[in-house]
Amino acid sequence: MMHAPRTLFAFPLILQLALAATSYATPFATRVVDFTPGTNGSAGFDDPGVALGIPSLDTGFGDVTPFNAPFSPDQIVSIGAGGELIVSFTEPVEDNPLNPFGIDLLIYGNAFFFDPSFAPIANDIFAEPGRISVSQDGASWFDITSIFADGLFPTLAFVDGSGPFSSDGTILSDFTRPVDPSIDWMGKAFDEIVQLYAGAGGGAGVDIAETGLPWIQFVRISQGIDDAFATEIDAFADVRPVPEPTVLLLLCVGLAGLGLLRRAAQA
Ligand SMILES: [Ca+2]
Ligand SMILES: [Ca+2]
Ligand SMILES: [Ca+2]
Repeated sequence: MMHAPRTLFAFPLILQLALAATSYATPFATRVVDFTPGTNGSAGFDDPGVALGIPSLDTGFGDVTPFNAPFSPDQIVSIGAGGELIVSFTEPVEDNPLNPFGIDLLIYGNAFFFDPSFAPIANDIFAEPGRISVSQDGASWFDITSIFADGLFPTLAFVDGSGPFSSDGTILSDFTRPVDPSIDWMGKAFDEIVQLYAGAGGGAGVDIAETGLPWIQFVRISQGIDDAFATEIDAFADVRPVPEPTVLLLLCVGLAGLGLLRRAAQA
């Protein structure tokens, strides 16, 4: 018992290390700043609040997978010609060099892989490209030119679902982790797609570095006035950096130290 105070003393540093690696506000967009539906959005899909929070998990006909996209008005909002949706995050979305593949922001839509023969094999993608812009203050906007919303990559809600239209997924994908943009999805079956996603949940991966901004807090999805299709948006997520090996090592050393101190205290 005499050593107990040392054990307690050891807590703050270890807790700080653990918290440094895990404490964040919600990674998903938290506020609708503006919404203009546009002229040819899907009728009834006009509640911008459904773009906040976590991506959709279930379509009512099975778990959300790259072959089974969300399509309910309480899950996705539609942006038609001349329309726009602006949301903001509680905390800045940083251009962090530790973010996987350089991707800092994920935008989830309702694009999906399809296959006329319904094998299903990812032989094509149904995409409705939405223009992406980002901003620090909601006033000055910077266009993302390298990628569009509501295309690659379709959402995968669970990492352990048994099939493209099954309802048995139990382990959520990591919606703050991007899919490797270099994966070759064409011609792949569901199981292969799940493997290629490697635990990520899909989404359009935005590297804000192309804007020159170190961080952003507002995202705008918009359609040109002449666009003949509508973009659907399900959710937005801030990518979480992968800790450097040295940080992980420090955490392990700290936790091992805690174990030794506990043993010493019990001795
Ligand atoms: Ca980046
Ligand atoms: Ca769509
Ligand atoms: Ca949603």
